Amino acid sequence: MRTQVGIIGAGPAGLLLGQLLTQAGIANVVLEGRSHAYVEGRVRAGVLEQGTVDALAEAGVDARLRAEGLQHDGIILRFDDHDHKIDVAALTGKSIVVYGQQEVVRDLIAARQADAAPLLFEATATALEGIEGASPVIRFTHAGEAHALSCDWIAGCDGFHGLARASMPADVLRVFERVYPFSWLGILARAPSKLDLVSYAHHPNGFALSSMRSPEVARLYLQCAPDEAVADWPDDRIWDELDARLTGGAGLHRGPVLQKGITPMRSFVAEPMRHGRLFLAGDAAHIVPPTGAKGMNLAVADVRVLARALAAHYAEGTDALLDGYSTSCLDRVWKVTRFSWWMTSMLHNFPGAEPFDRRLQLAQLRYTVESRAAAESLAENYVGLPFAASA
Ligand code: RFL
Ligand code: PHB
Repeated sequence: MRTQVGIIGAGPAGLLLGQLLTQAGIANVVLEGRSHAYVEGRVRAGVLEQGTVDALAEAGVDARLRAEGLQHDGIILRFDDHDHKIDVAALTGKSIVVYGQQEVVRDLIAARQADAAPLLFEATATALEGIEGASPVIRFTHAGEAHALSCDWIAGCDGFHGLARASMPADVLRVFERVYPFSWLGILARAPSKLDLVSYAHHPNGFALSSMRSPEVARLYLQCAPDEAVADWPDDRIWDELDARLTGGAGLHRGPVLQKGITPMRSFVAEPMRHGRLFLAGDAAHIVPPTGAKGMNLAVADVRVLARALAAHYAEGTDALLDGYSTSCLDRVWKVTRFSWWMTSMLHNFPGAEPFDRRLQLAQLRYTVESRAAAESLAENYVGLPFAASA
């Protein structure tokens, strides 16, 4: 098998890259280790920046997003039992759209299948060869058989636990990491969200977040201890804690819990994002804690840059954008890493924090909602930092 760009991973990064390349007339193959049903069923992110919506529109996969996505003009910060709205639309002129990551993935897979572009499920990449040469190879297994895909370029869009980053030479790769002393318990519930906007709560019992997937389905999160398991959290305990942290006990609409999961919280950045003919994009290169709602948006931002750089290579024979890929992406990655760390630090309950630190957190929250400059800074980051003119 041979193609121009071999893409490992059918998450948002790999699928969007494939779509943008197909549109530019660049042959590509997407290899995904999991099954079609698994990939479409994975419940994850929900908040799309304006730039992400624009990128999906450019890729021609925004019809359902426009019809079903919930456009929001602000978010809520809750502390000391009061809700404070950050009016991001008034502060920035931009808004965000709440639309599930699995819906984005579904739309991208449908578009790919309509184009009959190659996408193999249950195809696991097992080794990358020759990434420093002109024609690298992805070895993979599919339906119990070993295969090889020769390419001009490899895009490692295979998430945090993937093979691509691990295939970069150890003396080239530098990693930067922060693990936070808490996790998030997330649920999807068939219950209308009581709160109209995405709401972030700082509470003595810990952080909580209320979001939604549709007018009938709520997506809710609670800070929990890193060693806790889903079994420690029966539904009633979850609802009681959500109520306490998000409404002061006034009562959310409760309903059947459709899905539960626990996610550890970390910041992670790998540098550089390119070695030879291998590019890393999305979670393969960086992880942010979900408090800033940035992971999927950052994956989309990387892929926008990579698709343009590959298009310039094939259409114009110029490699300046490919050569600048890592530097240009890392500039945004570190700004988003800072924002996600800052939101996480401001909103969570750090076990063992001293009273001085807790007072500082509350002062930071009050300053953020009372100062236009501070609110504007949060809003500018939340809706997505602008792209450089060349990107
Ligand atoms: P993905 O989605 O992990 O996709 C990688 C794919 O690669 C496949 N794979 C392989 N395939 C073939 N061969 C191999 N050897 C392979 N190894 C791995 C995997 O099966 C998988 O399908 O990475 P991608 O595309 O970079 O996308 C990143 C996003 O998924 C991630 O950043 C977001 O979900 C993060 N995130 C959020 N991001 C936001 O922008 N806004 C949010 O509101 C938001 N909330 C969240 C989140 C992530 C969460 N969890 C569960 C981590 C909330 C949560 C709870
Ligand atoms: C979500 O809707 O899943 C969501 C919203 C905001 C976040 C993280 C996740 O910060």
